[in-house]
Amino acid sequence: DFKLLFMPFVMHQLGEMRSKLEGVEDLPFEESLSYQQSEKRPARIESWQWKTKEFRKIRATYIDAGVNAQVFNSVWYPNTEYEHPLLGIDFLSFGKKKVLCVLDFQPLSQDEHYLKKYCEPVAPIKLKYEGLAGSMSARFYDEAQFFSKQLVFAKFDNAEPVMTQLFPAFQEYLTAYITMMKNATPDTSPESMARVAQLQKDYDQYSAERDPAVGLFSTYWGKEWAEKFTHEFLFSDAVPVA
Ligand code: BLA
Repeated sequence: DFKLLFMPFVMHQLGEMRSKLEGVEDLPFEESLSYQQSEKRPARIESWQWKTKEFRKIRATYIDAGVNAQVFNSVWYPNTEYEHPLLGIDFLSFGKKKVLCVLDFQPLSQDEHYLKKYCEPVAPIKLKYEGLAGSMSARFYDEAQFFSKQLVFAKFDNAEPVMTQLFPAFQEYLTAYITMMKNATPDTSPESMARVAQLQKDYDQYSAERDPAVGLFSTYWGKEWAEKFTHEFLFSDAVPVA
């Protein structure tokens, strides 16, 4: 059943945020970006954004276009006192036979010491889920930039593995990520904070320039809104290129 396929993931994320993170507050943003409905085809998109003690921004988006499209997308941006990876979540289903799920501790550097310290610790979790160990294509992203070897990557031709495989993996990754961040030692030196801020900007730029979702947004809500949503909400630290 594809009805609100990924909603249990949203609920789980919200529950984890509420029970484990301190200082959770809504980060308000433009109403036209937070909710849209499509008149042409029945579809709605809703987004949320928070900040917490350890995160300068956690954003989340759900698209419900019935069986035609179900999407849960979320990115967790740590405060710039933390050089740690962003948590990236992109779960999509199109029709009844195309499910694509990507989940990663998205590294800000491909330096081997960085990867060993922040990404490799999740490897034992990944090893438990053989069905989630696929590789991305080179169509949209470069797997050697802002992705790790520990990413969860899966394509399914039916909904069943979403709850039986992906959901437990999601729970374990989220727990591991939150634990890592709660135990993280902040580096408040201006040099380090400026460096991390720039790397997080680079992530937004990289993502904004490659995001394959603009077409999807355009289909339902028009090109203008799609561009605005991508640059002003999803990747708001990217500099638009003409
Ligand atoms: C691919 N992500 C895609 C595709 C779409 C989206 C439409 C292409 C699917 C296809 O045609 O094969 C959708 N991207 C979105 C949506 C949003 C978005 C709806 O940003 C925002 C609401 N993408 C991310 C994040 C990760 C990510 C955070 O936004 C990291 C986990 C990964 N998405 C990712 C990868 C692919 C992808 C790696 C490429 C899959 C491939 O080419 O094999």
